[in-house]
Amino acid sequence: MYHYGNFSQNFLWGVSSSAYQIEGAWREDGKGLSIWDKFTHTPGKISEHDTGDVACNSYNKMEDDIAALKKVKVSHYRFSISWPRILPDGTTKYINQAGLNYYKKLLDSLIAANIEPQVTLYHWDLPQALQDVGGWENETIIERFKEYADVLFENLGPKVKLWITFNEPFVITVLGHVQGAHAPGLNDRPDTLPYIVGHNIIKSHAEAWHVYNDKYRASQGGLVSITVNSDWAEPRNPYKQEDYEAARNVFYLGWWAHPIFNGDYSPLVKKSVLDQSLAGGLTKSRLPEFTPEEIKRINGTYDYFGLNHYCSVLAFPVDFGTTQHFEADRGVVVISDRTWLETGSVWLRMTPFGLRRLLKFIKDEYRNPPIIITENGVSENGPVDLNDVHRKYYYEKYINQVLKAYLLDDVNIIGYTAWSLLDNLEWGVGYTERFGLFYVNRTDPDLPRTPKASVSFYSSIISCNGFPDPASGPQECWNPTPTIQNVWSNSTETTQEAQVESMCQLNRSCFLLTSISLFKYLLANTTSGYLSN
Ligand code: GBH
Repeated sequence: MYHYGNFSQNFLWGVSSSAYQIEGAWREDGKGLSIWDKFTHTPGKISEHDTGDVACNSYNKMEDDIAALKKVKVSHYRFSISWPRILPDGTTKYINQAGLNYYKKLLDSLIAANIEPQVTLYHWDLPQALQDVGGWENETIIERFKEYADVLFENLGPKVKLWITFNEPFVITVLGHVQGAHAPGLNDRPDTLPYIVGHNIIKSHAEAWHVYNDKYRASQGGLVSITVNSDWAEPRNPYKQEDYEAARNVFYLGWWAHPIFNGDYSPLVKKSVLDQSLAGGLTKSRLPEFTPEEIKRINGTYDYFGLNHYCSVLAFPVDFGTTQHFEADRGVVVISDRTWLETGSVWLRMTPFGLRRLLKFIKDEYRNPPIIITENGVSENGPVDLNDVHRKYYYEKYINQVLKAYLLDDVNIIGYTAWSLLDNLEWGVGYTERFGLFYVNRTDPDLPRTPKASVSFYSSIISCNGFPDPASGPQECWNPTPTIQNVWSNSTETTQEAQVESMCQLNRSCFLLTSISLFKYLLANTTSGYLSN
């Protein structure tokens, strides 16, 4: 059911982007190379050989991006900083002033447009020079990250009130260091590497938070936190207790949030990795331990809860025998329900109900922290159609669930950020999947940004600060532009739901493939023999 009402006063309404996905200018003004520069230039890694060399050229098109932001009428803009643009070899041996100047200018332009910046320190583009000495696997990275954070707080901090240390540690760890689908593309030690990498990321986050807390908080008065990504997991079979347990053991949130919000790895994560390690004949867990001092130092290093959320999944347990692998540790496989509406990304199906449940879960699990949704959005692929009715539908339904979490479940939700401002480099799938509120015409060298229909729709939600009750008469704030004519809406009688459903029918190409993650796992392991026992 639809719920009418408003969000809190001063609610943050934003859109999000990240450096490698939009900036381009990969070798301009002294920028060093990142692991994503190397990865996209490695044949076979990215769909259509796409790279971020030019991307949306946001490095040179700042005014266009600011104009786009003004059109959406956001109160905040989330972007990330390219570490090698500031520190070309990853260390403070040389600070690239041109890189700092670019971000200073961006911050000044945002502030002049009355848009509050929210800055991510690390959205996956590690300086290649640091990868060459082990990257996140080498614990000296903690000191490097701390120094990098210090440079940013010192130079940019006077203009920034909202910081995020890491975007999605789960994705860095699992896609980058288990599956190898993301840079640095490692998949040779799926038993140990994710836990070493994860351990160093959590410590790096905590050190950056402490630098801010000790040196800058008093004078700058900002907030520093981390953004974790989580799907909402439902039991595949609601009549099976073990499916409930599987849904609680997907490792999305607790791996990261438990050490930072509650202290130490969660008992569930500890037990899962220990049991599987022992089953494999090891004498101790492959999950590293925090010392009591470390537990204390990490616990509480947050000022709000940053959440990226896109969709729900159905979970069920799978016994992987004695296999020593991250997937076997959690012992869970996730699938989608075929009745959930499809989108332009095979992993993403529309499941608005899950966001409200996830928000309530975070409230209960982490003692009611203030929450900022730092990403939420939907894609399309195939032919360009500026009438993105599926995106309007997605934002309407998801944001309405956020409103319910706020008004009905008392969740302390203080901000919402749509992903993404522009159609941009969608990592491994290149430019084929488009999450933007603005279409970027890549055949025009000028890369013009054109608003899709969802822009005025999202903008209306922002202007109304929620969903005005139609019973109280027409509202000035509610002013989405009429739907652009398109293939699904030539009948005026078609409802929005029917339009979305028919689009999904058109896209429904592979319903036999109900389990992407299981499929991938089996595929990977028939060749390497993981399932042999
Ligand atoms: C976010 O990750 C990123 O922060 C952002 O940069 C990105 O553009 C955006 O989402 C849209 O994808 O292929 O079956 O292995 C979202 C979390 C987790 C979603 C990994 C895709 C891959 C599933 N992502 N998931 S699969």
